Amino acid sequence: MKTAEGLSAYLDARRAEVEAALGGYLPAPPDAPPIVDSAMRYSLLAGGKRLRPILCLASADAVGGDRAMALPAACAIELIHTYSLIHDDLPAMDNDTMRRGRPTLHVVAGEGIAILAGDGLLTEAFHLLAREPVSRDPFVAARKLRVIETIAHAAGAVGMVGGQAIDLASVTPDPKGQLYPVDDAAALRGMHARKTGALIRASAVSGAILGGGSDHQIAGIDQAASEFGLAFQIVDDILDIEGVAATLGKTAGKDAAAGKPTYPALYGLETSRRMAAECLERAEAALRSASVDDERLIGIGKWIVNRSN
Ligand code: GRG
Repeated sequence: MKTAEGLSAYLDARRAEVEAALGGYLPAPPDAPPIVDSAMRYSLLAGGKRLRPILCLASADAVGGDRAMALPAACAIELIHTYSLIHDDLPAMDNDTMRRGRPTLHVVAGEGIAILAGDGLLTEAFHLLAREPVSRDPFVAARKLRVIETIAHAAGAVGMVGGQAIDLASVTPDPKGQLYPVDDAAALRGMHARKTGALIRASAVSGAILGGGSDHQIAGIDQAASEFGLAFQIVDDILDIEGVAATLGKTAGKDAAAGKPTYPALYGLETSRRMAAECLERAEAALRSASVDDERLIGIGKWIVNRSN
C-alpha cells in the first residue's frame, strides 16, 4: 500500500466489490415493474467513480473492521447519490442532458419516470439499510440504526436537500423576483457542506460505525471526511472551468455560464488549488490525532484532489 500502484489496486478492488453488489440490492421484475426497474438501473449502473461507497468501505478497513459489514451501506449511499444526480439533472433543477457519459434519464425515459426512478432509489436505499447486513446480534442492529440515522440526516433537509434548495434559490428568482444570496465565502462553504459534503461525511462515518470504530476514531474520520467534502467541491468547481465534457461525462462550464458562485470565481484558480491541498493537510492531521492515519483514507483524499472527472 506504500506505493501509488498499491493504492490504485486497492481502489480498483473496492470499486469492483461495489459494482458486483449494486444491481443485486435492487428489487427486480416482476417484484418491481420493469419500467421503473430499468430506469433505476440505467442511471445506477452507468459507471461513476463510486467515490462515496469506496470511502465507506475504506473507513471500515481503517478502523480494522470487517469490510463486508459495510458493503450494503456503501451501496445504499450510491443509490442515494444516484437519485440526487437524476433529480439535479431535471429541467426544474439544473436542466442537464448528459450525465456519466450518457443522456440523462429524463431525456431517455421522460420526466415523470425520472422523478419516480429517483424516488425509488432513495426509498430502496433505506430498505437496504434496514435489512442488511442480516444479523441477530444486537450490536449489529444498534450500528445499523445509527447508520440509518446518520445517512437520513445527511440526505435530508439539514444536508443534501437543504443544500440543493439553497443552490437552486441562489440562481432561480422566487415569485417576488428575489434570489437567495450565496455571495460570500461562508455562504458558499455552508451550501456545499450541505449539498455535497454531508453525504461524503456520512459515507465515511457509516463505514467507521459498521466497522466497529470507537467514538474517537469515528469523530476523526468524520472531521477528515468533512475536509474531503470541501476539497471535492473546490476541485469540482475547478474542473467545471478546466475540464472537458468527454472526460467529465457531463456538460462542462455550466456553473460559470449560470453565474453560480464558485471557488474559482471567489478566489481565483491558483488559490482554489492551494485551498484544496490545505484540506488534505487538515484531513491528515485529523486522522493522525484520532490514531487512524490510514494510508488508504489519505490516498482517497489525494484521489479527490488530483482527479480529472
Ligand atoms: C436533487 C436533492 C437533490 C440533490 C442534488 C449532489 C447534488 C444535490 C447534485 C449534484 C449536482 C452536482 C454536479 C454537484 C457537484 C458535485 C457532485 C455531487 C458531482 C457528482 O458527483 P461525482 O463526481 O459523480 O461523485 P459520479 O458520477 O462519479 O458518481
